[in-house]
Amino acid sequence: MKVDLGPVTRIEGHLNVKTTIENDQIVDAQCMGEMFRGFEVILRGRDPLDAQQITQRICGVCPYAHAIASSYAQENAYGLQVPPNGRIMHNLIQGANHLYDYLLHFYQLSALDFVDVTSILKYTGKDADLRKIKEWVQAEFASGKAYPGAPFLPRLNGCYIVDDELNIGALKHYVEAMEIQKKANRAATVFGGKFPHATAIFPGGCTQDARIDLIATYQSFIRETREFIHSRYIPDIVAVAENFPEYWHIGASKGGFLSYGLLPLSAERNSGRLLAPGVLQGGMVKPVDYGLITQDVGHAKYSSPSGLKISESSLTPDPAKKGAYTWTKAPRYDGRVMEVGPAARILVDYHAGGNKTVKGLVDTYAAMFGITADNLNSVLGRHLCRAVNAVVIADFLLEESERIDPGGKTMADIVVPATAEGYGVTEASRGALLHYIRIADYKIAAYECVVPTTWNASPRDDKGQPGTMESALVGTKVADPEDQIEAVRIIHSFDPCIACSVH
Ligand code: NFE
Repeated sequence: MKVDLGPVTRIEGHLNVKTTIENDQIVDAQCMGEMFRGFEVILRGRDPLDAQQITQRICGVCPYAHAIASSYAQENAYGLQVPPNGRIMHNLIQGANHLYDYLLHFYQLSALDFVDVTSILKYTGKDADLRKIKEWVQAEFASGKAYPGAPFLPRLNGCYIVDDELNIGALKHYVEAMEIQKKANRAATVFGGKFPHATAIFPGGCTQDARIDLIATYQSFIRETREFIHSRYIPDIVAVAENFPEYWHIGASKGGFLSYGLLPLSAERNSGRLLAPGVLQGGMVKPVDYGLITQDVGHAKYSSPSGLKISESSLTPDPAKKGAYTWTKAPRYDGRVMEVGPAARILVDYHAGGNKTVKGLVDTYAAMFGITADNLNSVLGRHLCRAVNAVVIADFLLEESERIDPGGKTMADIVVPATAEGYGVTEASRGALLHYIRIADYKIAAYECVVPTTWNASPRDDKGQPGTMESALVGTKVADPEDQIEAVRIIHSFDPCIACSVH
């Protein structure tokens, strides 16, 4: 039996997932990014200094990551020496965006896969019979009355948390989380200029001044966000994990893990980062070699050549291509499938012996839940790893903001060369993000973005290996093949962004 799960909701963009079910088990899955965008074509022939502005428009959720990756690529191409204030401001903007994004993902995009919204009805005098509730909600809609649970119903069949108090608490936090996301975004705008598309991020730093009042404002927003992370987000993740322990063993991807490392600690962008970079395979972490990244398009709707390296960038859309089922390319590392994202960041750092707080938190939660670090490759693992990222980043941002030199230079002087090329890598919330720029005659001759959800939502490659999310779905038992809440929980744990994946 074949089932289309699309359009998948509570994600960004147009995603369909087609599953094949045999004996109540997913035996095949196809992830389909259902739109073409073509940013890499739009960029050709333009002024290189437009790139960090144009690429932010790839997405309204992770725009800062694109601006940062583009800035790093241009810094590399121009040979810029970035002043410490410039690096710090980049970090403060990008880190605040990660905090916003983790809270958005858990509360607005995932929590209601586990939390029972119908608990509210017991406090509104309605019978908690799902069929009756659906009828009642439809009648309320028809009469134009507002109702707090209405946007969340109907929903997929499945088991939800049964403790009413926990459910009501989580729903309150759902609403509070939106206020806190605003604070994290406002923190980012202190140095970035505005949200979602920052005006102040440039190669070599930031156009904002290094002022003490700005530092204080930034810190007050981050402190409030940090408080919410500790008092609400972490306990809510723990509650979900306690109620659904089977999800430590559901949704494991079947490749390696790739992380470029997050937030540079010195002027040398790639030498030390708050979270360590690397490729993790078989328990071993190796340095990343961009030369080993290729992109297959055998099953993607492009007629440009398959298996190209990043610097060979090419993009010719072919909507009617035979055998192609998505607009998302299939990036591979040395021919292998990679998971990118929060679990990859934590697992790579953990195995590389990077950040001590990461090690401490992973070991503490592993002991609490009776799991090992390997179980972070799972639905719950991805949720927990976002929270671990959030804890480490929030503390770092408060320390990092103290390192700004008030009144000091915040940007390098930029001279665009006639001919150059550069790579820029960072971690967007959803994972490893690479931008490549080649300049000829002072214009962009080629631009390539290799984006987190392109890795995770990739189709089969030319060897027939399924993409990361496809591999995580295969083998999953489903209680109701028509509804497949298990598959949706797996998909949501990756937090796919299709706007980014197809860019
Ligand atoms: Ni549109 Fe993005 C992030 C990037 S995902 S959200 O995080 O880059 O591919």
